[in-house]
Amino acid sequence: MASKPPKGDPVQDAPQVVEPKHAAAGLPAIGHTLRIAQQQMGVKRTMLTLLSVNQKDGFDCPGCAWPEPDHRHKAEFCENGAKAVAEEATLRRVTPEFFAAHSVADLATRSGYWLGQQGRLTHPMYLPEGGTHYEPVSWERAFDIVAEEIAALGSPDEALFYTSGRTSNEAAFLYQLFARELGTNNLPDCSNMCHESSGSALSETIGVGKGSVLLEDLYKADLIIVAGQNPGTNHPRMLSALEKAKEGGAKIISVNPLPEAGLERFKNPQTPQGMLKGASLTDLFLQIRIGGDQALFRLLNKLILETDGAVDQQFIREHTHGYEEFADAARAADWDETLTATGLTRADIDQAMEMILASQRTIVCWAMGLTQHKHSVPTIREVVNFLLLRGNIGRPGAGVCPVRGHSNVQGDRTMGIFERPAPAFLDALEKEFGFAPPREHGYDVVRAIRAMRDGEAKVFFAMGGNFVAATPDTDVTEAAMRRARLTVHVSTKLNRSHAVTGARALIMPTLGRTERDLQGSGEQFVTVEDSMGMVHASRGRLEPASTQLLSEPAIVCRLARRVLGEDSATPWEEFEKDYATVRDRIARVIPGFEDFNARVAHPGGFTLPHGPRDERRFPTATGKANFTAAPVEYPEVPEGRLLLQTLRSHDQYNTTIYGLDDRYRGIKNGRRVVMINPEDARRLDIADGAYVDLVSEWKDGVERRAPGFRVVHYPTARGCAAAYYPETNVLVPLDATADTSNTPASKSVVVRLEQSATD
Ligand SMILES: Nc1nc2c(c(=O)[nH]1)N[C@H]1C(S)=C(S)[C@@H](COP(=O)(O)OP(=O)(O)OC[C@H]3O[C@@H](n4cnc5c(=O)[nH]c(N)nc54)[C@H](O)[C@@H]3O)O[C@H]1N2
Ligand SMILES: Nc1nc2c(c(=O)[nH]1)N[C@H]1C(S)=C(S)[C@@H](COP(=O)(O)OP(=O)(O)OC[C@H]3O[C@@H](n4cnc5c(=O)[nH]c(N)nc54)[C@H](O)[C@@H]3O)O[C@H]1N2
Ligand SMILES: [Mo]
Repeated sequence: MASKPPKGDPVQDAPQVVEPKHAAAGLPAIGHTLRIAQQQMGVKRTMLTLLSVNQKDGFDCPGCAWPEPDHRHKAEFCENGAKAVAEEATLRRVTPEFFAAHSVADLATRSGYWLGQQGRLTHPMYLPEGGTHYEPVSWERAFDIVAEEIAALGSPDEALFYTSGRTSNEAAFLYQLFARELGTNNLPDCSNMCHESSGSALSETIGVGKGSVLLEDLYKADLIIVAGQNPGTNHPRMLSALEKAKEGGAKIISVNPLPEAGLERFKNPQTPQGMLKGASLTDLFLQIRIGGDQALFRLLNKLILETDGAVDQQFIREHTHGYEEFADAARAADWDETLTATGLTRADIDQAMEMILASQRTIVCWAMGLTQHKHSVPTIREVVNFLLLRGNIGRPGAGVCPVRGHSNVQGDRTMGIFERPAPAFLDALEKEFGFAPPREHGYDVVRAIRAMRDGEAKVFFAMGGNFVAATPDTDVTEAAMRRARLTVHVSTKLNRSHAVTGARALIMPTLGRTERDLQGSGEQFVTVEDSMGMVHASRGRLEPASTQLLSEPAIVCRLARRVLGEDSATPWEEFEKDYATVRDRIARVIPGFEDFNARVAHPGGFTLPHGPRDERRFPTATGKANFTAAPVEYPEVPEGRLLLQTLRSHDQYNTTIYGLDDRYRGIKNGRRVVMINPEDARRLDIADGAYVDLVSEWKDGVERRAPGFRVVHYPTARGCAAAYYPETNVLVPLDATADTSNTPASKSVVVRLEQSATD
């Protein structure tokens, strides 16, 4: 096969490969952090900014949703949190002069990395119909344009209001209120592509779509299973919690097709001994085939059922429903089928069972490795079965722990960013604000793309994010976006979604987390909810990147006033002036937020109630925790094909590319790489360093192609491959989604590898 790279971005497409690392964090991580931060911010700003990340009087790290411990370090941030902050606090600027120099067509040829590196957006910008360049526009005119296009719609359901997960509780609450006063539930969000499968599976089985453990529970656990997650890169502060759990005697099983550095060994940069020695975190590594998790947990459940005294009979009698049917299905689990589905050995499973039976308190943590498959919802339901069997929900040291991504994605959902809102939530809105909210379900992300593709949605408005790059089937999605009448992005940084637009387009530049937010009543703070249901304040300290920026709440309030006009009795002006008045309304609408303003004033915030966790109360249809018994599924891969997962490198935040290295995996200076098992490579006759096109095969017969990937022989599970998102989103068919949750199946794409054409 070709051994020369095909023509492309010369920097981004020239990967070099060295040995993967076996330990995460430690000194190199600190050096790396400071270097990246200083390039963007300079030395003084770097220190000032980083020291107020995640402090009780500072701002919430915009990196991930991992909670802050009660006793914080002076440096309660991680390498990747620091990169997220540097990316936002950068001193580089994208000004009207920049847009005059670069046409939209030019921007559309640039890599995501290049776009992000240009800096912070400073002015509202407008692309008129037929225009070639964005032009500066006043805020008033920008809101007029949105109002014009919304007024021209046949129905409010022809508008889409997307949310990414950095939006604060206050902004999210106002945004959904605006959409619903306008008359639509079209509130797709990044969660639809992320933990929707967790939400679907958990609401049905335990009655709450959120995790049931707190940080203290991790410290009390006997066994923590980390499945389908790469915390060393994506939730680095979780490693400190796992280390502490191990000090308390916990064992850790990691279930992953890849050996991930952080889980192998962790050098805690916050403790001197950690820096020197490092702790080995994983006690047992189950190198599973992609998509084999449901089969694995089903067999584990069978083995628990077959062990005398292993089942918590009392808990099952008092708190659960559907046990018999589930137990019948589990007893029928087949060893051979499980070994095929998982690629594991009998010895692996025996060893896991020993640890499971020895544990009185078990927690299962997971992320995208479990949520982005066709059968993700039944997979997560099987995890719940596994925990219910031994009474591992609703007591200390035990429970479900879906580890969220974006720093406020969980809070946004709590605030009503959901295309399928619960009737009780709408009733409460109606009572508080005196209008009749729409009751019909709106579009999620995939349905929103179809609606634009089919001409049924014409206005696309995004509160953050990078819709065209984050969503599947890039060519289809970009064509859909171009069919819209108007696309609007409230953004901090330039990205691809600004270059692939509707007939008209607007960029609304906004404040980031790190920046001071001054409104009519004085300096404001906002609130966020972490992955464990803790709500706390976040207060920016830096001067805003430009005097033209408006905060997200201010943008929503002004938009609502302009679009809804006299039709709205909501005091939008007052809300903009003083966010405390928004929190007063949240307190009256959303259970758990009673006395919100007073409680959030407490440093560290407060914990939201959670029935299953707090009192083994399961608000499901049956009033109990539900066992479920779905048939076992796993992906079938035809001969000569591989199963590709699309994942994150160490140098990116979703579609924001910080740099071109994936340090822990030993990949440098390039992102177009595909990691495959050396045995598979031999069988398929693909040399390390060869250049291949990835061609995805799907039942619609369309061949989706991502050209020019350097092959890296890598110790992933047999039959599996891995390559970075978003370069590979072009391969994920729009209709390849998870049953029930409709999440794109971006972790199980059947591909063949073809020699790249060289020229
Ligand atoms: N620095 C940084 N931090 C981030 C992000 C970022 O991009 N950069 N993104 C944020 C967001 S929005 C999210 S959702 C999270 C994502 O956090 P992760 O879910 O950790 O992110 P991915 O890189 O998608 O990694 C998926 C992991 O699952 C494994 N996996 C894949 N398929 C399977 C499978 O079938 N079974 C099992 N058991 N494992 C599998 C992969 O090998 C990989 O280790 O991180 C958040 N934090
Ligand atoms: N193939 C594949 N696709 C995936 C995934 C995968 O694993 N594989 N993961 C999925 C997941 S888990 C997720 S969460 C989605 C992510 O999808 P998105 O949330 O849509 O994407 P991001 O890349 O996080 O968005 C980055 C942009 O957000 C803007 N931004 C940053 N901070 C702020 C802020 O404070 N306010 C505002 N208004 N804007 C801000 C910046 O302009 C930046 O360019 O992607 C999904 N897509
Ligand atoms: Mo996510």
